[in-house]
Amino acid sequence: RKLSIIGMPMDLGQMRRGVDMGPSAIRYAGINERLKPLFDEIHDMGDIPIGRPEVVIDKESNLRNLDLVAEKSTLLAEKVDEVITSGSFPLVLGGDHSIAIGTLAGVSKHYTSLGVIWYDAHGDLNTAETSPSGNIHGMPLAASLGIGHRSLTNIGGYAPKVKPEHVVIIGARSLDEGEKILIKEKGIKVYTMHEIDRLGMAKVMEETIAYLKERTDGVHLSLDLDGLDPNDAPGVGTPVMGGISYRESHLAMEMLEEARIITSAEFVEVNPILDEKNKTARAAVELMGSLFGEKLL
Ligand code: DIR
Ligand code: MN
Ligand code: MN
Ligand code: MN
Repeated sequence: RKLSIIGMPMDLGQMRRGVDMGPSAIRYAGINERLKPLFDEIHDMGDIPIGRPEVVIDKESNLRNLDLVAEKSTLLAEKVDEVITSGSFPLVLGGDHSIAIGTLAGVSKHYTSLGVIWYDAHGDLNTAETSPSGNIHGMPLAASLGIGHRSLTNIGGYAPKVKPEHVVIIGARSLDEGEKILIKEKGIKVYTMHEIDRLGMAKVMEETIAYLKERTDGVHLSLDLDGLDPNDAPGVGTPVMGGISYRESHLAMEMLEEARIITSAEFVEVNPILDEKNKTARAAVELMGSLFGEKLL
């Protein structure tokens, strides 16, 4: 088994600086050393060049950095595509969650029905019309479903990347009105914190795995560190109280590993500037350990 790490130091999808340092923080937390025993080969492909572009609000849609996000997403999609074609597992390090638009554009063409696990406090199902913020990091799941601005839905020249019935959201506790409507309209499967508390993470993951196994031929894990409780992952731009614990998250990763369903992954929204001693990047690396088969005994 081969792993390819791709850094995507993009902070253009939201307003807080520092999330562009996410890939560095995760590397500093020891990703290579930690995952080395779990793979035959690891290639760190470095970072996608983002530069320091100036903030531009799109006049017609009001979306912040629309053209830049689209341009950089295309670069990421090409890199991810290349990695999969070479027979390696793509692991993308964010960057804010808008990077998922590019990741999924690169992944999806390799599957006939790609599944997605969206591990997040938020739904990321906004569009320019429903967004309270104009921030594209609140839109990548909608964009991947083919909903929203054409510049975001059509990366790689095709849409949609994912079907709503192939998506499972886990950890939701902050949804905007337009997102709630979309979830109902499209029948997207969501495990909010209520279900996680009520059923327990083991049952949530059993159901998620059975659901996706039945209808997909590959599953992308898009893990927003703000899905975790801010006590366990304080270094994120939009923390929401009452999240998934560190332990529950490990269990989730271990169950995904046992089920062998994950075919690509990204860990996003790590912001070392807002963090406490790189705790969030360290949590990310530890979760990757579980996801890729680390065992205590
Ligand atoms: C909010 C925040 N729903 C928005 N979204 C975040 O701006 O659309 N997603 N933080 O992870
Ligand atoms: Mn290909
Ligand atoms: Mn998110
Ligand atoms: Mn989030």
